[in-house]
Amino acid sequence: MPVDFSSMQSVVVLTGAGISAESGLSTFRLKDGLWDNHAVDDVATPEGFLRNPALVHQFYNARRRQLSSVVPNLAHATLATFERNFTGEFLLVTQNIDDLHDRAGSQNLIHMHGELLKSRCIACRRIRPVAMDMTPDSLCPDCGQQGALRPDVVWFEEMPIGLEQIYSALACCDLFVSIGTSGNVYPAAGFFQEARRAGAQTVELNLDPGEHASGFDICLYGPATKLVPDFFQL
Ligand code: BJW
Repeated sequence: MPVDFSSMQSVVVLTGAGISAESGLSTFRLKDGLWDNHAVDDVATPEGFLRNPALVHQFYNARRRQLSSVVPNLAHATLATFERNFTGEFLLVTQNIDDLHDRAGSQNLIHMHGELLKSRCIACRRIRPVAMDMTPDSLCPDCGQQGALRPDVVWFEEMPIGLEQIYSALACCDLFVSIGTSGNVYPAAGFFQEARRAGAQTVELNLDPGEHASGFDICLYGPATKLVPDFFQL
């Protein structure tokens, strides 16, 4: 084990699409990734949704349906077990919109890019659980507006969720671990620098070196289902 958890009071973990890859969910930027058949501007921006809501709903409906055929893997389970047994503060920040960390049992969890299983009404702003497909004809169950429901996810140019809590935790953590993210998307890609400024040790666990690999204190490469259980041993 490269770190000694017994001397730590606060651990922050950031996860990305790579942690869910071995559960069968595609990442974004690798070959055969989610964006191979879609332009990012079409499916991950507010302008894309205004231009073609049917296409955007189709993209997220397909991903929402896929959730029922996948289960959390050993990496998700390990983080939940670690959180239960660690005596200090633990915050898990995920960029993923899937529900695999929730199903694995993680508690102090922030979905900073939103959740596939929630809808948001752009008319009345109400956020609700959603398990069904949405279309441009869907009616908001709260205000009755047609065409105003969208996935409660964070697209480019939109404000990520929970930043205040995340930056507070980064400002006083002893260890920051980034798992399965390419480091292409801000502000998540800059979290390791915030943690560093606070004097934390920084670790990258990834299949391949991410964009900021040279900035981490420790880098370990391999599949998450191997690296995460090896690393998070109390
Ligand atoms: C494995 C594995 C295995 C594979 N085991 N690993 C500078 C500062 C601040 C902002 C910006 C900036 N420059 C530009 C911006 C704006 C912009 C941005 O970052 N643009 C970039 C293109 C540069 N950011 C934004 O617009 C954000 N909002 C914002 O900045 O608001 C203003 C603000 C300013 C200042 C402070 C605070 C706020 C919003 C970004 C929203 C991103 N949304 C998406 C879509 C969400 C919905 C959906 O899921 O469809 O989020 S984009 C997409 O990328 C998704 C992901 O969460 C995110 C990150 O992707 P991730 O997880 O890293 O996936 P991949 O595919 O890239 O990488 C997978 C990794 O896994 C790889 O490394 C593999 O090796 C690895 N892997 N198998 C372990 N088995």
